[in-house]
Amino acid sequence: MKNKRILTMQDLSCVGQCSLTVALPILSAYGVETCVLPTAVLSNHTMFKGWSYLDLTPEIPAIFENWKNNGVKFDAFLLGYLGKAELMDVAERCFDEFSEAGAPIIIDPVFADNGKLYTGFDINYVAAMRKLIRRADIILPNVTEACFLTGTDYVADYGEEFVRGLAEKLSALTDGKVIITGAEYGGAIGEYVNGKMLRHELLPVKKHGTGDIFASVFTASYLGGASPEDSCNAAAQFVRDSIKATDGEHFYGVYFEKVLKNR
Ligand code: PXL
Repeated sequence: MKNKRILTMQDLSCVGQCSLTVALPILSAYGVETCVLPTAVLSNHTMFKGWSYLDLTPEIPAIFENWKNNGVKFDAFLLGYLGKAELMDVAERCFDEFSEAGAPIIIDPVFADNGKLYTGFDINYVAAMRKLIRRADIILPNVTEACFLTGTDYVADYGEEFVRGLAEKLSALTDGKVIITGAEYGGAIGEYVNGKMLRHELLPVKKHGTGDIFASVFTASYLGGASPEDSCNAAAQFVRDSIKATDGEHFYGVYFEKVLKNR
């Protein structure tokens, strides 16, 4: 059987266990041929106290030109942290030029959490993402991103009705499937998918990079034929195991490698 070939477009943070250094090993370990479009090279992710940033946007036309000349196409796309609003148009061009028929586009918006935009993002980025998600087959925003995308005020003490309302508003912005991740209330965490809430054990620690791990495992499971619900369950379990495998002193990510090795 032909192997699935995915393109994942996000930054390469050299240190930090996030974005490409997570997506590449996870998708590959699940048997998906994983191609990358690095949007920028950072010394480390932006939760550290400083970082270098080399924007690779100027290189992308040459990359596309050569893919075109070599007849490269992809069976799926996974987008994560892009970092710059102008990369949304680049992403659209990429879908137009390099999709095999029916290739699913999975977009994790990755620009905010805990009620706040990540460093370096602004409302223009949100507006560009709002436009890009029209092209998605599946979107994986967290609650904060869902609030920004729908122009809803974030409240910290939300519950199921709030999340359901966000999903309904998001459905007006995309024909794709809306999955809201990391919905944390009532002592549990989970996803809103296909009209219902999945609930999982909530661990008492928050760690960086877990959203990227969730999106990678979700995508690998989904491309392997699992339903969106089962893919969420698999991804949530993987994240939970990764957090549990992590030394408490480790500040910047989780030891997902241990979980990958043992699966
Ligand atoms: O994990 C999301 C992420 C990805 N890439 C970079 C980041 C972050 C989160 O802060 O800074 C560069």
